[in-house]
Amino acid sequence: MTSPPLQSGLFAGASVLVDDARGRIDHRPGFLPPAEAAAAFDTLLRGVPWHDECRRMYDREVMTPRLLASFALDGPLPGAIASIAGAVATEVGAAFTHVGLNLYRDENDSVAPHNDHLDELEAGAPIALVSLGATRDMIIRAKQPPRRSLRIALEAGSLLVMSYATQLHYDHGIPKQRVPVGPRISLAFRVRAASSRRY
Ligand SMILES: O=C(O)CCC(=O)C(=O)O
Repeated sequence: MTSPPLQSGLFAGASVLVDDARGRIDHRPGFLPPAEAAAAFDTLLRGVPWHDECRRMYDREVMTPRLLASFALDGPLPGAIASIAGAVATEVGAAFTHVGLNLYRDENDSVAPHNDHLDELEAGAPIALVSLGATRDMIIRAKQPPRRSLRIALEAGSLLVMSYATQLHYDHGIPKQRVPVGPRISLAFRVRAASSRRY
């Protein structure tokens, strides 16, 4: 059972990684019970229509170095996603509308440092990331001095919540790594701005 959101916006058992004028980032390992996290990982790995995408990076087209999927939360959903979405909405206290899934097949998959597109998000709404499968490190870096940099091990069942403001002031990414690692799935819950609710 998950605990209700606290008035402070910090959920029970979480550690606060960032909390200043540039935003707030909370990390809660063990948000999902291990058995639920493992079952959701197996179901989603096999059951989701994963695809890759060609994206423009500067002057060339590159394939995303990971597989993707996405769902509107008010449409048909795999049961595992519906269950996690409910727990995340209760915990964070936000009315998430969409979830983007990332599948990092092994140590060669990654997401480059970036911030979420704020024009696609409801102003002020947080972003919540749930991790399943293998542990991968996330690097979070302040864009301006003081140049703070954090490395967080995102374990299966953990929840990371980034406030809207952090997307202005920090980049986040999952680097490739040298050490072999198995697959990882992340679920990124967002409140999309009404103008960008296209799926
Ligand atoms: O896999 C993660 O935890 C990060 C995903 C991410 O940054 C994104 O979907 O924009």
